[in-house]
Amino acid sequence: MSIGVTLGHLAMSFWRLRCAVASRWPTPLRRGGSSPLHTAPAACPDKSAPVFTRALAFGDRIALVDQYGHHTYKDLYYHSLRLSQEVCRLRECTGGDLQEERVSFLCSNDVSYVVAQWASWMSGGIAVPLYKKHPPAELEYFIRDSRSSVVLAGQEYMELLRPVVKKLGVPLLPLSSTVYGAAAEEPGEGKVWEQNWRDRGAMIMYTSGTTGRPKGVLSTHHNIRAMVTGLVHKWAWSKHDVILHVLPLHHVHGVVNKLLCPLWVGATCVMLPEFNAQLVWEKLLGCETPRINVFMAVPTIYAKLMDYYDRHFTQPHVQDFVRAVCEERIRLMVSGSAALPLPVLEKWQSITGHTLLERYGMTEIGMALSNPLTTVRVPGSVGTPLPGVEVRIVSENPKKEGCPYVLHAEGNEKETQVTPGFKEKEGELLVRGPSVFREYWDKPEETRQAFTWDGWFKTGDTAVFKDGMYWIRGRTSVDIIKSGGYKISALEVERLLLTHPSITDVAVIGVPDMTWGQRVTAVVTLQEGHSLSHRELKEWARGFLAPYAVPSELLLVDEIPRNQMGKINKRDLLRQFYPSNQGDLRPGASEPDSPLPRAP
Ligand code: MCA
Ligand code: AMP
Repeated sequence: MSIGVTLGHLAMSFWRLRCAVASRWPTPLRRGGSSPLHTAPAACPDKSAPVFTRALAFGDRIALVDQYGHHTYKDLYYHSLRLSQEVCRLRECTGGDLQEERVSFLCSNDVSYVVAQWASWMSGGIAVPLYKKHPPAELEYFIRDSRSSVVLAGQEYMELLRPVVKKLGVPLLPLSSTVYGAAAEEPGEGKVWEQNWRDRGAMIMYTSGTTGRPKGVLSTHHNIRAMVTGLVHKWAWSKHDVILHVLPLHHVHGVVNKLLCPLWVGATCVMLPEFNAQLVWEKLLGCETPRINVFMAVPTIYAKLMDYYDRHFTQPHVQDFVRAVCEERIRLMVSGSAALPLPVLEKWQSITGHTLLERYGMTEIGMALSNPLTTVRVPGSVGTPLPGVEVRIVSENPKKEGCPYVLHAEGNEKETQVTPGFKEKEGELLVRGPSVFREYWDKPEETRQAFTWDGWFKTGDTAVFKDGMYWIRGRTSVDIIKSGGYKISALEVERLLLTHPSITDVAVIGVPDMTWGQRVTAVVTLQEGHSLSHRELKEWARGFLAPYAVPSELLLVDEIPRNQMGKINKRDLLRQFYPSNQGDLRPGASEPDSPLPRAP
C-alpha cells in the first residue's frame, strides 16, 4: 500500500473515528484500565507445563496472524505435534522424549517459528532459536556450542543452513509447507503430557558477556512460566488482547513478552516478518481486524517510528487522527531492553497520548522491574519488582570479613526496605526468584561466578532506589554496549577486528546516540602504509558479525592511549573523541563506583 493511499485513507477514517471516540470515551478497556484475566483451564495439571498444553482449550480462536493468514490455536497445536513426531522419528526416539536434547531452529517471524518452538518442547527437547541475520559462522557457533542434535528450518533457510549442518554433521529437517497455510488435522490419538516439566530445560538464548564467546542462557519451563505469568498478571493480559509483534525471535523480549504472553491467555499475536516503520503505523492506525491494542518495542523502534511520523504525518488533521486512534484503541505501549531516552518518551507521549510503560529485564532473569499499569508511570524509572521477583542493591564490602557485599536496599513486589545510611545510594542490582535461569550452558564456572555466595544473580547493572521506584543508571562494565536493544560485547568485536590484516590495535566503544542508544564505534590503528575505509571495514565485518554489532563508525588514530598496565580507559577515550556526547541519555545517569567483582 502506498503511503499516499494510506494518508488519504487515514484522513477519511479520522472523521468516522472522531464520532466514535466522542461517544465512547472513556471506555472500560482504555489504556490504563484493567480487564479481567481470561485464561483457559489448563489441560495439564503440572504447574510448570509449557504454553502449548493450554492451546487446545483455546481451540478455534485466532492465535497468530502473519504473512500467510490466520492460524488458530488448534492449528498451531496439531502442526507442532506432527513436527514433533517427525523430530522423534529422525532421532529414533521411540519413547517420544528427547530428554533435553537441543533442537536448534531457524524460522521467519511467522507460524513456522511457533510450530518449531512448540515441536521442540513437545518432543522433550530444549529449543535453541537462531536468527536469520546472523552470518553462517555465528549460526555454526550456536549449533555447535549448544550441541544440538537436530536443526529445524523454515523452507527459506534450507540453502543457508545446508553447508553449516554438513560441516557439523547434524541432521537438518525442513518444516512441511502445510505448516504455513493449511488447517491442521489431528494426528492420530490425543497425546497426554506426563513429563515433569519443572526443572526441565526449555530454551537456550545466547547472550554476550564481558569475556569469551556468547554464552547460552538455559531457562527451564518453570523459569519461562514464571516470566509469563508475572507479566500476564502485572499487565492484565486477556484473551481479548491483540499485540503487534515486530521484534526478533531469539531474545526474551520478542519470545516471552510479545509471543508467549499472548499465547498463554488465548490472545492474538499479529506478526510482521520484521520491523518496518510504515507497516507498523498502518497496522496501528488501519481498519483491519483484529485491531491492535498492545504494542511493545525497544527504544530504537519508537525513535524510528517518530522519525517516520515527522516525515509523513505533517498535516494537523492526520496528527489528530494518529493521536485519537492510539488513545482510543491501544491499551498498553511498553518500552524495554535498553534505557528509554526522556526526549523519546516525551515526544511519543505528545504524538500518541501514551506514556510508555518502561520495564527492565535481562536474558538471564526475564523481566524484573516494571512501571505500573494503572497508576502513574515515572519517566526515567523502571518501576518496582514484578510478582515473585526479589531484588537487592549492593556494593562491595571493603572489609575482608563478613558478607562480601553491603546491602543498600532490598525489595519485592510489595515493598522495599532501605538500609539506614544508604538512602538513594547506587550499587549493583541483584535479582532472585523463579524466573532466574538455571545455568550458562556447559559453563559451570561462569554460572557459579554469576551468582553471589548466597544465591543472588549479579546483573552487572547499576541501580538506585529513589522516590519509591528503581532507576537503572547504566552498565557496570563499559565493555557491554546496548545498541538497537541488542547487547554487544565490545571485547568480542575487538577480538574480531584484531584479525583484520590492516589493523594493529583497536578499542571498541559505545557512543551515546538518540536513535540506537549507543553506536558501536571502532577506534583503530593501522599497519604502516595501509588504509581502511569504513565501508571496507563494514563489508569485511559483516561476514563474521550480526549487522547490529558491525561498527557503525570508524576512527583512525595514530595511537590508542593505554595506562601503565597496558589497559585502555574507554571512558577517557569517549571523553577525548566525543567531548560533547558522553552522558547516558536518561536523567540522573552517572558512572558507577563500586561494582561487585564479575567473572574474569
Ligand atoms: C542495524 N544497523 C545499525 C544497527 N543495527 N546501525 C547502527 N547501530 C545498530 N545497532 C544498520 C545496518 O547495518 C543497516 O545498515 C541498517 O541499519 C538496516 O539494518 P537492519 O538490520 O535492517 O536494521 P533495522 O531493521 O532498522 O533494525 C533496527 C531494529 C533492530 C528494528 C531496532 O535493531 C531490532 O529489532 N532490535 C531489537 C533487538 C531486541 O529485540 N532486543 C531485545 C534483547 P546498511 O543499510 O548500511 O547496511 S534484550 C532482552 O530481550 C531483555 C531481556 C529485555 O530487557 O528485553
Ligand atoms: P540482554 O542481556 O540482551 O537481555 O540485555 C539486558 C540488559 O539490557 C540489562 O542488563 C540492561 O543493561 C539493559 N536493559 C533492559 N531494560 C532496560 C531498561 N528499561 N533500562 C535500562 N537498561 C535496560
